[in-house]
Amino acid sequence: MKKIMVTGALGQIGSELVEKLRSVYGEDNILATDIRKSEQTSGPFELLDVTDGQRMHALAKDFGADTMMHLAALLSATAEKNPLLAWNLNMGGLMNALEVSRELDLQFFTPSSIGAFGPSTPKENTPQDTLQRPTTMYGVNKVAGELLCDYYFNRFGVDTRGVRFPGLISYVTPPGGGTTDYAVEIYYEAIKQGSYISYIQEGTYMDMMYMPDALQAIIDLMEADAQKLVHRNAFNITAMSFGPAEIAAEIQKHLPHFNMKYQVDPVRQAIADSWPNSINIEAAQQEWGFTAQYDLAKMTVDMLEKLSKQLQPKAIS
Ligand code: VAH
Repeated sequence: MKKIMVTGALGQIGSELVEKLRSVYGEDNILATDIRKSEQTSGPFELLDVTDGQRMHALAKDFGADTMMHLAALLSATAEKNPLLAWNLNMGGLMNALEVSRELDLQFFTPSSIGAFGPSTPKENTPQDTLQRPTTMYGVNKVAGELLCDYYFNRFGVDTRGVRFPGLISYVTPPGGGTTDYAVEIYYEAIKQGSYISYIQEGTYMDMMYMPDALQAIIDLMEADAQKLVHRNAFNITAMSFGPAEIAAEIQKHLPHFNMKYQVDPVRQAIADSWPNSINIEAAQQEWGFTAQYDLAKMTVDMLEKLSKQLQPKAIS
């Protein structure tokens, strides 16, 4: 029976992953943890600062965890604002989660990112195994994290697995501090304002994925036959690649009056420019059957439908 401990459970991925895991493995088999209190009442929840390794160990042991899904981290744009905090949290938290997994023999998942690539990485059809010289603190954290997770597999036999997530788009918990967040904000603003000012310039292509595909990928990878895994940390996965003009055009098919302008943020533009335009996902497809169900058109229909319900003024009862 899976008993899964999740860190960063109130974040963009964590909030939906916990719900998905509980629907698959049972509510009481998923321990959600985060540094702040949860508004949710249902299901096991504990406060945890992932830089506190002793408390992480105690919570995992008392819960009887057999799996650790470590999501707590600062994202790319926030990390550039406070690189030392990002190093301490992203690397300190990861080391604690790996050590607890080694001590308690837990299967281990943590996400990497396309942010693990840099300007010298091939930008088109980026290979699974290639040059990784990121120029952001977030990217340095992700490359170091990939190497640490492979080390814990090879040196200690911890069953570590990871994916390099593209930008993730969702409507449940807005992301915070990412570079790809424009692709989430644009849907909210299209419904609320009918317009959006993009901080990423036209023609800046980045890999993206709808959250349902991201959640399924985590479950599929963690349930994959270990004998079939040639790679572990971390697999390239993506569902689509687009720039601001492409997502705006897709929204306009449903909201014809929607318009978008550009006011480029040089910091996040520089981060985006250092990342690939589109990555190769053959390793994930061949080693554990990765597939994505949502393309830009299908995601846009679902995002607009869900956000229209979520953002419209609550009917006064
Ligand atoms: C970020 N959403 O923008 C994250 C992600 C590939 C992007 O890592 O920092």
